Amino acid sequence: LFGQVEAFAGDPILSLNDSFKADPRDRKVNLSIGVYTDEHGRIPVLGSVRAAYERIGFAERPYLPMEGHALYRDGVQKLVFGASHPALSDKRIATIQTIGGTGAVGIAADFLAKHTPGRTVLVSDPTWENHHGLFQRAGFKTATYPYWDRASRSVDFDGMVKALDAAEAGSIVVLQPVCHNPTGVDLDEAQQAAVTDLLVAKGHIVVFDMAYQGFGTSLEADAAFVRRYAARASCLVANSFSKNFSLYGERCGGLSVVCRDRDEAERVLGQLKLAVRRSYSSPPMTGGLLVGTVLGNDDLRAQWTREVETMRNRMDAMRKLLAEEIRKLSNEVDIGFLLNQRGMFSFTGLTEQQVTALRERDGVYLVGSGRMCVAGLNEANVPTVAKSFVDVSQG
Ligand code: PLP
Ligand code: TYF
Repeated sequence: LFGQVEAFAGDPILSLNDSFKADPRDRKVNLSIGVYTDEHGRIPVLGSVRAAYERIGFAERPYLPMEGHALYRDGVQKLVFGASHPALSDKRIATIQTIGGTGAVGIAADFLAKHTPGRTVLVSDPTWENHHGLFQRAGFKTATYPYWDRASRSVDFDGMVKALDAAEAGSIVVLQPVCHNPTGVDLDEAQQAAVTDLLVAKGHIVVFDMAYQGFGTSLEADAAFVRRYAARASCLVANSFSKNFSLYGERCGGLSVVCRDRDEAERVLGQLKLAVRRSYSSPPMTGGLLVGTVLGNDDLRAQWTREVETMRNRMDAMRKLLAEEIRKLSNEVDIGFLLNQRGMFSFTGLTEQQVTALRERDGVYLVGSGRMCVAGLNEANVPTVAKSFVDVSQG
């Protein structure tokens, strides 16, 4: 019956993570998958989340509504848009609890496929690979706009603007507003403003995918692009709590659609609920309660904000430490990129062969594209990584 079924090649990042686990070497270092680990190499359990867990206990588990937990949805809106955003006071944002950031992008794609079909979807080159897959699954063709400039190891802003301008009016454009995966480079404020003018003028439909809020500058500052855009025009915003709540396996995310007015938002919310109903009916409760409890309580939210800051500061410190350690070993290797990039990832510019050499020779695992997850660095492994990096860079 299923003889013709093709083998699945696997997800390259998840497969690499499995290879890492199977690697017997003691001094191996995992800088592949986008997971934050602390200075001991462990995925932290945040104190705020633990406190929420104790509060919610295990009570009855009825179905949540299709749109998710009310406390959670309210928390998403305030966190993403800010409590005093005009779109929020106008009640023209439709928000649902989703199954991680992946679920948010997936439902966004399903919603757009039904209500604004036939358009081209533009994603950055490079991007999180699933952007192509999720929009293609929904029936769209995907294309790319330039984003990474290899020579300067920064954003190819001219290339990006030209491509967005040349695209057919009303195209769907996926933007990562902060801590871009995989490059670690973001638009500055002036570039955000310029691209906003262009996107609004072209009538493009923007889908923001914000998976790392709080890992750039702060929870508030990281949302500025989205907030300013949403004050100007309708858009969709997918957000993930996997990283900033360290709740990978609970699958917590949100999808918000900023609408023209309250009536439109109510109808859009209805269609999002229908998309959920047809896909998985309703989101999971424990994750919803955990995040909703933290975001809905002033003390817990303040505690969580400090915990996000701790994660961010550690990643920044590890970038600096790696740059210093490399500098001690060599003056030839360019380390500017480590300091210009932010968030969980750095695009090193290493080639696939160099990445393979790092892995095979030294047990240092990066993604084939040269992406390094800086959250996997710690004081104990930075010297090893610096030495490998210098060795491989100097051939
Ligand atoms: N979007 C981007 C840009 C990501 O890097 C990720 C990675 O985790 C996701 C979405 C998916 O988030 P989640 O793990 O919450 O599904
Ligand atoms: O890019 C990453 O490493 C994270 C984790 O299919 C991830 O986004 C990787 C692959 C995947 C889902 C999540």
